[in-house]
Amino acid sequence: MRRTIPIAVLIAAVLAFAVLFATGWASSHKSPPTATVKIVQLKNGNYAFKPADITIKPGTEVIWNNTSGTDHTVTVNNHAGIDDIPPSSKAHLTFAKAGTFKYHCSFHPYMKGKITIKK
Ligand SMILES: [Cu+2]
Repeated sequence: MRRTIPIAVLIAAVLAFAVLFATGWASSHKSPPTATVKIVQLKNGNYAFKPADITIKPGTEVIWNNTSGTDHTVTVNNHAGIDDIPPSSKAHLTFAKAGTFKYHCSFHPYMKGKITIKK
């Protein structure tokens, strides 16, 4: 008979966790919103950020997905950037505050992008 008490406690604990998840405890631990910018090679051989101009909310993680066959950077004015995104890889930055950031690729200065962060 003594073993029934710990089992009951265990079941209660499992049910308590199930209730916490069902009531949204888990949703407060979800990952931040994301936005993806592809790095592509155009038909003329040039490279580009696509889309080049995005608008996001503060706290959004922007993911650059380099689908091209060469390295690129995300060099941002007045903000930390990304020194190298090798081919077939991704890199990300989170923009916490409202504002506008223009960026370019230091290997291909004609590659330009803009991120607008507003609430
Ligand atoms: Cu580039």
